[in-house]
Amino acid sequence: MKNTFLLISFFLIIAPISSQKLVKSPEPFGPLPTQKQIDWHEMEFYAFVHFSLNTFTNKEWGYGDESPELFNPTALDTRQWARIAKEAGMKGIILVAKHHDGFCLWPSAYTNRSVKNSPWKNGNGDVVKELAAACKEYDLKLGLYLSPWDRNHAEYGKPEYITYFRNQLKELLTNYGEVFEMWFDGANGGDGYYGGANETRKINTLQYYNWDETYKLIYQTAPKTLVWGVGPSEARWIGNEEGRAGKTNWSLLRQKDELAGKVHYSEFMSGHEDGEKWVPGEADVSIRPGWFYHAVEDDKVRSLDEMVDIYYESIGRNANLLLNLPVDKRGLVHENDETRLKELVATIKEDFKTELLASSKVTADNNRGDEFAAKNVADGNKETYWATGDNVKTASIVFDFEKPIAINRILLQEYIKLGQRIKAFTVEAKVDGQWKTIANETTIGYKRILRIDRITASALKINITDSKASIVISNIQAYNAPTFVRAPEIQRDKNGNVTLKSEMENSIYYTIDGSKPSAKSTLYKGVFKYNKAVQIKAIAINKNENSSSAVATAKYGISKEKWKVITASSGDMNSVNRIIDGNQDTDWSFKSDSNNLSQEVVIDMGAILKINGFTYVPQQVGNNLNLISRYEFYTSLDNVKWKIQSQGEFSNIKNNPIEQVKTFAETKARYIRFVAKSTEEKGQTFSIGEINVIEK
Ligand code: FUL
Repeated sequence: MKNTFLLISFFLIIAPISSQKLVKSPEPFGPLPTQKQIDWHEMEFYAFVHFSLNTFTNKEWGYGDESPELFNPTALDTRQWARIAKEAGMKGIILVAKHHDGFCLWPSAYTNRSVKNSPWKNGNGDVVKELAAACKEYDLKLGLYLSPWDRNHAEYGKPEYITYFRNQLKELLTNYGEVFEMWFDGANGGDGYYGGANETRKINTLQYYNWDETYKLIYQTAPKTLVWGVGPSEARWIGNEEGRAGKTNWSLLRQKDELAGKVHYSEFMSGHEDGEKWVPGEADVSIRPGWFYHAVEDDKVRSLDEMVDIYYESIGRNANLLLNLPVDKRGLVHENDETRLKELVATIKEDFKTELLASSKVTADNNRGDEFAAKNVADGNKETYWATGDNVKTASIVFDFEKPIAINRILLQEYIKLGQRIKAFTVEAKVDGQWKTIANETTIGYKRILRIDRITASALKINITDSKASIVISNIQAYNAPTFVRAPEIQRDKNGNVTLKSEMENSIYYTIDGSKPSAKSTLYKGVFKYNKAVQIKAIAINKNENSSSAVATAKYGISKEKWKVITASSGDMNSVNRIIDGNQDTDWSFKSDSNNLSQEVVIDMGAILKINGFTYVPQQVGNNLNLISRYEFYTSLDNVKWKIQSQGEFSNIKNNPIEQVKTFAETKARYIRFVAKSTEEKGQTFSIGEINVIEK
């Protein structure tokens, strides 16, 4: 009897425990992240700061001949940058220590082209040092950008420049404490000052820098630094400067192919399912159109809608988000940018306020033992996970609720220490006793967040429908975010007809006097005509939800009703009006002939206007955008005597093909002439989406 009792006790108590212990953890699968990369994934969100001579010359790319004496911030305060980043929940700041024009924000021992020859602090300042101290104070990590391209350096293109570049790398990695990320931008080679040579220099980025050697040097000096960008990097560009990752996003890359020049950057958005190395994506984007501060962009800070989308399409798609906050001439992050960042953070906080799965009953149709049970995904511990048996590549996990609850966000995380495995999954919700598929998705990775239409369900089911190996998930959460009412879209055509658009059930209210719209403002009832200069502000209100959108603002000069394209050196004259139709999505192109590389259009604005700038919007859709890289812009009162107002390059247009804004001293003009001098792409076709003038 006693023996039997002991025997039963053994099976009841000891056996389950020992059998539990006997179940092995899943074997790692495929390329794995290093601890450095895991720590990096967990940072998720950090700031980028572009601040240099360009801030003072109003450029995006300096040519390399600008005087260091122009660098003269009046109230530089790196603690302000750090405070803003910290309050936004960011984990670090990456500073552009040297941009393409070669000016150094630290007093490098290897050049005179630095803060030491600027009036700021009488040449005794060091922005990198001040930021390192501010980061320390605010418990943020410091990252640095050192441009491999240097349009100032006389020896750029020769071996001597590589020694210079590496010396500067050593300075940055030894004198300022730990650097969490070293950023090597891909833009490299082209025309520049180059010590007075004023010429074009092209290099082979993959060979010139001998990246293997350069990386060795970095790792010897700073083993904790993660290297981003060109070379055998540990994190990759996401392939656009819009801050958006692919829905499918592998943290893997065929880096050998990439280093052999066989990978097009558009593949970076999704990585490579069969990549041989863990090279996760980092989505970089500026909170404004440009990377550097330009006063003309003070009212062009990205909208809250756009920022929220960026958050979900970067962090929510297995990428880190590197958000640029350009620092202005004072040396501060501008108030408008800070406000927008705060709005973004407040929205995201609200979205993820109350987690809904922790209190549910969690079951799965497979697990490899109790230690790897389904409930681990909802225990708030990132080191525990649900794992299926070896080779079990499809399985379902179900969350049962006591009573139906409303859900519109689902967050999932794989336990990436063991690799990125999941290739496809679906989500089902139980509504009135019936399962209903509400999402059909691909990869998960470190983090995937789904925004779905709100659904009231008594249970939720995640089906992993395809995986490279057994399933290993550490976290699944659900939320019911407040309804986000999107701001209305404002459009005005050539003739001044204004259209406001919003989602169906919303009412739109607007103002035309610059005041903030509310439910008491004019109700939009359909297209209206307003052809004078105007600032239109509009909101959408969702009556059912009793919630309102952010304010959409659009600023217009006098309408282009009287505008006419009078000549174009080539191209189809029948469709040329697309460049002045108020719609940047309709484009037109013209082409160089062998005799004349430059091409031009002349526009009659129909009346004399006071203008102080123009903008060029290139073609927006397609693979080959036929971007114009160099231009000239003239004005005339009579179409006979012309005066050149602006000329130069559309810097960075290739990576960021947005509206290019050029300003000049105010002038009266009736006619404008836009000359395309060269293109970014092969071939000699130039595209124009829209030409605008900036009126005083
Ligand atoms: C680009 C650069 O050319 C831009 O100026 C900016 O620094 C951006 C982050 O990367 O490729």
